[in-house]
Amino acid sequence: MKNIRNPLVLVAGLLIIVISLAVVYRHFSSRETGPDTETEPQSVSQNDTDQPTVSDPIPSTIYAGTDELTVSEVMTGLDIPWDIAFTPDGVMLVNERAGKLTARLADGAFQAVEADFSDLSVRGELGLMGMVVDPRFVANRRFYTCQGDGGTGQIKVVAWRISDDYTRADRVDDPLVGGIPSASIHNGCRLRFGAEGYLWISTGDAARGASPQDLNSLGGKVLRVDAATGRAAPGNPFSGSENAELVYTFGHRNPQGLAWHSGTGRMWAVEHGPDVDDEINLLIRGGNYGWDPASASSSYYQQVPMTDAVKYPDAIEASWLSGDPTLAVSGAIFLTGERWGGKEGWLAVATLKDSRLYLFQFDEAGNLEDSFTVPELDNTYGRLRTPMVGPDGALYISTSNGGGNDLVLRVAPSL
Ligand SMILES: [Ca+2]
Repeated sequence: MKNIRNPLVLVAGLLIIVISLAVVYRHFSSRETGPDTETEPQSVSQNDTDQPTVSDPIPSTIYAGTDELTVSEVMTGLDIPWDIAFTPDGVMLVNERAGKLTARLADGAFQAVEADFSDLSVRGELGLMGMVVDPRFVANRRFYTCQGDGGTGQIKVVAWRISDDYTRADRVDDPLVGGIPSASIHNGCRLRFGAEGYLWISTGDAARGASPQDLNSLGGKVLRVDAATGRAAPGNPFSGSENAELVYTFGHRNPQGLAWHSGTGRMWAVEHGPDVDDEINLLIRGGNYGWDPASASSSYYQQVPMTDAVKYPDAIEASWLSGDPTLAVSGAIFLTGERWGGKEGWLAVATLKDSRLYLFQFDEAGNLEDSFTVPELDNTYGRLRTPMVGPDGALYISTSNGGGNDLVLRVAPSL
């Protein structure tokens, strides 16, 4: 036995050393794929629910496999770029929270887009936020923004038409959808198109305890509307008031991510928890997602579960929970395209406080199967806001550190 055992121990020891060296090499070589921005997330004043501190991730493994990622900077010098949208002709639109819009043309040149943001309300987490291009953009040149409205003190969705040369955008429906509660925190505001071309809008509770469970309030909801009119999309579950007719799901806290899975035709939402339990939710028509920060003693009481199954036995449980602490999850998108290989169909989620990109695999019923973080982006670029798949199949990701040092990164498997 001794003769056999010793060589086994020796081989095992050698294997451990080789694997360790490979891991160290991978770690440092991946860091070299993009320059360190020297950004300290802790120095950022923008909060998005939580103070930005680096925390341990949920139990997960790194992006293992043979498909290494290449990271490059495609835009620099931005200030809180909130959303990214691609037009069918390959133009990338990027907005900035303080009220700015830039087009990166198909040839790589940058074009400032003149647009009137004079009534924009910018405070705390509020400003120019979600943005999405109309599915019929070729015919109508329309795109949409979700933004703080200085006129009403609320949030509104505005429809715009952009000029053929991308130099100018004009409002064509203002508001397309208005009356969404706003505050300096918890404003939701992600816009994405889903099945049948309807526009989905995530809204935060705006620190108002009664909103998420009140179908007559547009706060703490995911709305589903006809983008041509701003009215309720056919098939929405509720009636009784104009607001209720817009609601698809309710009982949300601050969903900043919406991701449409084209294969199943289902929309997913990603939302910030309070001090624990960020959530990823598969949206079910008419579902209550269980957030209810109302109490007799306080107008906004957050010491309640993100999904209160005791109070609401029919509440829909999350497909994924961060546990303690939160990561401050923001934008999300399903990876599409063959270049992602075995990761095609996984959900990419950007995190602010945790400053990493997570990849989640869910089954069709919404059960979590696996998750990874991407080592190339682990605390390398600071807070990450929005991932978006470009026409080249690469993932484009905006950072959210402030101070005019933000980036749009391009992340692609090295082929
Ligand atoms: Ca919930």
